[in-house]
Amino acid sequence: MPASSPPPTHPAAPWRVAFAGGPGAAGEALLIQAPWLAGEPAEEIFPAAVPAGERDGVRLFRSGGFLLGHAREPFSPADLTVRTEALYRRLLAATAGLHLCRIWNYVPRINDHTGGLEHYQAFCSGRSIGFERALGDGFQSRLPAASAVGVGGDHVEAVFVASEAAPRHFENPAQVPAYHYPPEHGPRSPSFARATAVREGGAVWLFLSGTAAIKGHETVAPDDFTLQIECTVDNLRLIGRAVGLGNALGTGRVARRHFKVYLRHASDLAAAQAHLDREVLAPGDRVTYLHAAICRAALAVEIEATICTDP
Ligand code: 3EB
Repeated sequence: MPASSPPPTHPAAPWRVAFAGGPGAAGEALLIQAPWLAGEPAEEIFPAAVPAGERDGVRLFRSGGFLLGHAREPFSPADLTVRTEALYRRLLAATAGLHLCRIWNYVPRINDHTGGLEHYQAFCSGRSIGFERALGDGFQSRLPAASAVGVGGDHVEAVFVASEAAPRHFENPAQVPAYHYPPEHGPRSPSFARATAVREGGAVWLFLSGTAAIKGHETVAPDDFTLQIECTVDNLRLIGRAVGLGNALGTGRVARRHFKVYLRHASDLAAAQAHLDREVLAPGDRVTYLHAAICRAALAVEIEATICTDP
């Protein structure tokens, strides 16, 4: 750069999702208010992403045929449903003409109740209405992989991946599709698929949703961490098989695996690490442990995976 050039006023922000309190988190452009516990301090799934402007308050990045983004709405307990609907209206407008592959949702005080409704259920209502308004009847067949966990802070926010190529969405044969959960879990069912697969630049990307101890639509072993992490890993393997990864989530035959583990109780960290080191993780895997509440109060752990098979 010639010496006379002024410094850039907006340095190119890399696509890096950091978590509260993690090493180097201060000053990150995209900082999620879920406390970091261990492992990778930030999610860097798309290291080559470049900024692609902003649309309607949605910050956009591009990586090959992927459009990445981040959107948020101010949170106040009484209007979480309409705020979430507004969030999804903007998110779905920014990705119109593309295909959603993955959405990471962060919901303030997710298990609190306001006006008789748990925040997660109010969030699900707004999200479902948002999808239905934008995509119409049959929106369920276009729902991507997702997660929804609790955060501090005062915004409901979403980080997303959309693709030019058409993805495929998958379900876990041992679980009722979340978009068919019965009303006992909330007035509008959660809007997500258990996994999404898409081809991009000769690689296959597999987004395995946040996965917890649920069989059918019921919580397994409420509040029992050991039984829940075993059930969760079993569900991950079942989804892994459904997407064609085999029983070991692609161990030894994929290029990169990035896991994220959400723990309701920070005191479960050592047990989670020991279990996953023994049962799931292999050298080269990236894993981030976060302290976060999960959408059902009786769930202690949720695990997701983003897996890339290079050509
Ligand atoms: C479940 O399976 C547990 O609402 O976006 C996992 C993944 C869960 C995504 C969401 C919720 C969501 O129902 C919770």
